[in-house]
Amino acid sequence: ATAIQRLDYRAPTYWIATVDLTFDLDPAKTLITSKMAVKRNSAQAHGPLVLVGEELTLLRCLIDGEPVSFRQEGNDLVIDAPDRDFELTLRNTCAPEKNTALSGLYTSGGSFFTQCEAEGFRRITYFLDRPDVMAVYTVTLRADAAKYPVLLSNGNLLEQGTLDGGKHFAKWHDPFPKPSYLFAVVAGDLVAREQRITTRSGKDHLLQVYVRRGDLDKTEHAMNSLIASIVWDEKRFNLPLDLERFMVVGVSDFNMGAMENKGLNIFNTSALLCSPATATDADFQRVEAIVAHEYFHNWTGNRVTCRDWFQLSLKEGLTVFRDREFSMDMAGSASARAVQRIQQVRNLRAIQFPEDAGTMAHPVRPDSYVEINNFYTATVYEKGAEVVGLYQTLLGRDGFAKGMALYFERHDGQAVTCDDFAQAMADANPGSPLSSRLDAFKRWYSQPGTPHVAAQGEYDAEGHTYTLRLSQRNAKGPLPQVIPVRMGLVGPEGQALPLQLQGEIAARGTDTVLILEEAAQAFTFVNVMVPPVPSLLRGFSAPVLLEDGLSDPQLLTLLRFDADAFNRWEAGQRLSLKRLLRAARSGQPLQLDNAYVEAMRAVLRHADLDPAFKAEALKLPDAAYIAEQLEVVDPQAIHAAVEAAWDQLAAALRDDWAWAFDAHQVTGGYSPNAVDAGKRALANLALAMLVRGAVAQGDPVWPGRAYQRVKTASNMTERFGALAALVNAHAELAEPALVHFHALFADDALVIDKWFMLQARTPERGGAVFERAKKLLQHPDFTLKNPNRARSLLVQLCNMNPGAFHRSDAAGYVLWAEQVAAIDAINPQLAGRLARAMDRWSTLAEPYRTAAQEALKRLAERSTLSNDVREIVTKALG
Ligand code: B3K
Ligand code: ZN
Repeated sequence: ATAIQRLDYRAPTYWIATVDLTFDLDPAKTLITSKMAVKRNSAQAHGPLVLVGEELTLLRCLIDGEPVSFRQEGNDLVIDAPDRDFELTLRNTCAPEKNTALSGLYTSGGSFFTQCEAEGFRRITYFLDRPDVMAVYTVTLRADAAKYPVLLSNGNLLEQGTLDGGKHFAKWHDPFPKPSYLFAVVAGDLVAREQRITTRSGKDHLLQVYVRRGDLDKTEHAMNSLIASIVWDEKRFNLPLDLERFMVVGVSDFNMGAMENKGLNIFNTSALLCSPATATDADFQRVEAIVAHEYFHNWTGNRVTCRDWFQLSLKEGLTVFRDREFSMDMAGSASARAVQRIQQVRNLRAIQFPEDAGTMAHPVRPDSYVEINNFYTATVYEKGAEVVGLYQTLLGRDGFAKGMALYFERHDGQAVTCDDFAQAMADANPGSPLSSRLDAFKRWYSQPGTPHVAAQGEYDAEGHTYTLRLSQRNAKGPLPQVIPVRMGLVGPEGQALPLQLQGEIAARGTDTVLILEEAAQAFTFVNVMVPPVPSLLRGFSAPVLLEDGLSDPQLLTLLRFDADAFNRWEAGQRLSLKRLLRAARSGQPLQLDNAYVEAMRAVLRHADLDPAFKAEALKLPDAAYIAEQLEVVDPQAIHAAVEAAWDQLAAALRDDWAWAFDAHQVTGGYSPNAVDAGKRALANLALAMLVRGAVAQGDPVWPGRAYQRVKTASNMTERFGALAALVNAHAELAEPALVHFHALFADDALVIDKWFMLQARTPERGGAVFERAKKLLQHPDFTLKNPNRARSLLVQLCNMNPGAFHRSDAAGYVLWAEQVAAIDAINPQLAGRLARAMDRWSTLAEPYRTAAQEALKRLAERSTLSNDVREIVTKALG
């Protein structure tokens, strides 16, 4: 397969204005009839009409009702088309029940579902399957009435009725022109939670959440999240719901979280269903965020879509930014917002930073791809969202909102590019810090790599000045980027110092944004009466790696006093990181010092900090982020350092953990609100520490209490927290607790996924975790065919558990190669995800490095790999 290049984009030779589809749904062989109004694009030279189709059987091809000459070349259907507008009629079949790739039309649990983004529509019928071809769809579904009582497609229901032979039909019309990737069909035995709402503009809408019978009681949170999203988007961005009916559907077999099909969002049940008994606080949070994300796509993605797939971040980065803003507003307090930001950054550092430094590194707007499904990445999504956040930092909230308004005014109904978005932001804000440096700013879209920012401060006690020198470099991009550095200066007693830059007539307050845009720049502050500690990159104002060389005492000052909660957390992380890196580099056992331990105790016992913040501040940095700081990575050395740090924190703060556990019990009914969830997060961390400490001491009390909690907890957050405490500490009671938990939830696939996930992600001890995970591959509940289940075990083990995966006997890599190949034969997109476990192999220490390379080579030698896996292993091997 050859790579597609961004610069090769050409508008199509033909457009499709309307398409009328009829489905005769049958799991073995579905018949599809398509009638299209095809229009010549007069801007292009006349030539044949080339449609694309995959795994289809073509039965008929007519132009204006007459047979026409055509040929099939690979996946292309090449039709000798006239140099005018015409009607094209096609008839073809596909085989939904054989479609294990879960792209196109497939069956799951006896119902039909579609997934068309990015290129699934071509697995339904021949089409101009590209996002710049936007058509108006009318869809008729015909199926057995008893087996498939519910028949859904995009838009509004025009008519429905019965047919002969026990069949029925439904006809849908979507008035909004859309690209084929937003097309959807659902047919099956489903039930819906319904809610009628009237929006601010006075319009009535019907909201529906469709799930399998028996799951209705798990849809309340999704419905509430949908309503909250609708209200929020109207209020914050003036973007109303534009359809009378908005439907959301859950499916158990799904390749990702959810899909924003126009008016008919389809969700992985893991991103939709929750109840207090079966879902954790984190699950509730995730459902809220994903429901919002898909809903927000209705404007950012659907009303304004992407011209080509290189522009994917245009919709994804922007929509992640929007769902983050929504989640922060929903969380409420300033502290809860900071906790959200902390979690975003933790995730960015653990996943996107390694991606940006590894063999799959690509710009937010990639320049080429072999398989587009490989580019639904943390870079396109999370770094893309960070880049959108940069606009808001540079323009302010109001300036950003103006830019959004202009973007929709200009581009509603169009398929556009990242440049169009940037231009709207700049044009809506003339004279802003963005408009004067737009070209340089856009390097965020074109250069891969995480910029490293170095900072150095110099205090002049006599002149009362403080000079801050900032410099940037990016190993993967030669040009300096526009980096907004939000900052403040903190005095030795914790005072927030006024910030007056040399040459400015007044102080900017105690918090400001400096713009670093050259390779090196100096900023001098005047009237600085005491030696300050710089608090840089507040709120993580840009996705960079900051090296400010702060000493422990300086970091301790920030941890105690910084007015910016994010940087308070960051100071604690930096103190931990320094110690972990020292141990990982030297290979010497880690020994935590008193100053560090006391600082952590002070956080835990602090009178004013919120429990959710404390839980985040006390967690150690992720192994993946630690690894990114090292030139040569010994995963076992990192693992040993992290485990030793946890052991010592468990022992040294034992009484404090016991206090924290008791003091943060939530009484009364379960609610996923941020305050209660924060208490449960801290209590769960405390319990994990107490069980860990007790297991080390051979003390049965805390493991016993945790075991009791697994049996009697009234919500999943506490039950799973207790189970995790036992399993992660390798307690003897872990085994019976796992058995008990499995028996309790044997019928609930999403909970059983958690059960697998926990065991695959347990911190390794002596190889036992790997062995257990390997055994779980044979468990009767395990299957590679269900993506959630396969991910729960294999992605957790290979991509998320470096201590268990990287073994000196290479058994982890052998298992990885086998499983990637096995999944690839079933579902290439899923295999592609697992294949990414080796992204950073070349930085590994020996013997891991050579063994990893060999596993990659063995996999690459296979002749049957999909484009998805082939692209990833080829790039890995360089
Ligand atoms: N747009 C979809 C992702 C489709 C992935 C296709 N491989 C979900 C989302 O970002 O909302
Ligand atoms: Zn999205």
